[in-house]
Amino acid sequence: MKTTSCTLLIGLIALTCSCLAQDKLGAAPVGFDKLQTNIPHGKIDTISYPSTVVGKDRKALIYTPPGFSVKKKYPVLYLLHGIGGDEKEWFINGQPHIILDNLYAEGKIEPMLVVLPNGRAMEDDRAVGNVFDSVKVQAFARFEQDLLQDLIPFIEQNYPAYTDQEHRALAGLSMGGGQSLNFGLGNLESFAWIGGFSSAPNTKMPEELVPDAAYAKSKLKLLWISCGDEDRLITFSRRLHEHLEKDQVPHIYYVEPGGHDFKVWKNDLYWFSQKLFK
Ligand code: FER
Repeated sequence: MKTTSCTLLIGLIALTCSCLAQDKLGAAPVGFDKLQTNIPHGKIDTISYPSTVVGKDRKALIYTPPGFSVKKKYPVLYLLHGIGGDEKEWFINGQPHIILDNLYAEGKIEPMLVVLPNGRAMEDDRAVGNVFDSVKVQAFARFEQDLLQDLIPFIEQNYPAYTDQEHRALAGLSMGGGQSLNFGLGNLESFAWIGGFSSAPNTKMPEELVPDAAYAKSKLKLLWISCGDEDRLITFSRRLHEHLEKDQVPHIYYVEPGGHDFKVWKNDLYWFSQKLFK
């Protein structure tokens, strides 16, 4: 009798803890995205890499963390923009360098490089004219080759980056969320940490994304799917979540208050980054 109630109690505690782990996600604390002058800061640079896929040099931004040293080795997060953006979209609207600097100051994230590419792999990759034009939308799919064949090798040859799957993360917002799920789940030999924030209609069907649950389970360290509850694109996140649940592939499905905007995506980065490379 005593053993039974004890087991019951431990079970209850375990249940409460696993729920709390999810519940801990919420609004990031006030000030998470405010510049603090009294802490060490990372650095943002613009880089240019030769793209064999597009046939020209292409731009990206890279954030190196506070205390960055070429004598160390770092994991890399590739962080992708949305349909109306380019390599500067996250930097201008999301200020990931400030969010990450603040998290470092609190010891809450692992030191990592963050690469902000231009995910529209075409000759003129600016977000001008009709950004929904089919040629431009196709260029978001084409970026898979540019990322794998050109950008990642360039980063790994020119920065002190780890070069194995377990040290590569891929995440993005909206079109970039769809890209992250498509390219990440489609190339599990290359990425272990995958995040789709408010993923767009470019997100492939769940059956195509995760045809082999056991294989996905064996390769994934983190699969993160988040969306604002007022975002009409939530259907693409929800259908993947439901498929993963059915096939028992561990993942985080985080529905938060909000729409299709940077308030949601900054909050996502705040939580997602804390789970990486640990
Ligand atoms: C669409 C609706 C939204 C679509 C793309 C988006 C390609 C992307 C939005 C974003 O990146 O913010 O029908 O089709």
